[in-house]
Amino acid sequence: MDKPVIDERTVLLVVDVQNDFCPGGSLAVAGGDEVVPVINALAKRFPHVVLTQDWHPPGHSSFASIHPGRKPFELVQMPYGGQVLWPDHCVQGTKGAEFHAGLDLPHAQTVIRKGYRREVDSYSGFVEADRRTSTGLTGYLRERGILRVVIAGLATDFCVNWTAQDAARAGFETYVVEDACRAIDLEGSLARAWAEMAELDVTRIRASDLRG
Ligand code: VGL
Ligand code: ZN
Repeated sequence: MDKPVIDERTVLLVVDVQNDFCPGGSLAVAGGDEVVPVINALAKRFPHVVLTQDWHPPGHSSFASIHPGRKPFELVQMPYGGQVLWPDHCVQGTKGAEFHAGLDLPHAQTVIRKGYRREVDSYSGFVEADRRTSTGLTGYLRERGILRVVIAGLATDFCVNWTAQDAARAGFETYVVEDACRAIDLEGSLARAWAEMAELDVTRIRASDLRG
């Protein structure tokens, strides 16, 4: 099914629309703030809206600043595999970790915070980077009878990508709204992300493709 129906069994999952990923933030995504009006308009049509929030403790292991001699955007090996190092971002309780002030989602039902364990990152809203620790989101959505997950937010090639792959693996019909996302695009990561998502039957759509 290419054009998803918005109904009682569909959720809009808004990924990491936080100040640090928007212009002026510490890990700014080009045009990151442009998704805000698109998501606000989209969300009005969804009975169910859930948000994720990147939520790191100070000195998180994904921060280049705690790795002597390393710089942001370099790759290091963690016990769970490769990890891109980032500038400090989305530190718990800081302005940068807050949702963009223009986000207008009063009916959002849950916020899933992720990346709060110092030693493990979590791009995905479903499963942390160790690929075992669940955030609880699968159970939450299943128990509420959700079948379809429509994803928007930041960044297309990292948190949106991993979240979409895990939604599909969990058995949800999964869509990514490309015009409601923006990418970091590190060395081809955006093209790779779309290919990985397609491999798992994640459908790439535009906001205008949604019905209902
Ligand atoms: C993200 C890098 C680090 C994201 C989060 O939201 O895409 N990217 N933490
Ligand atoms: Zn992060």
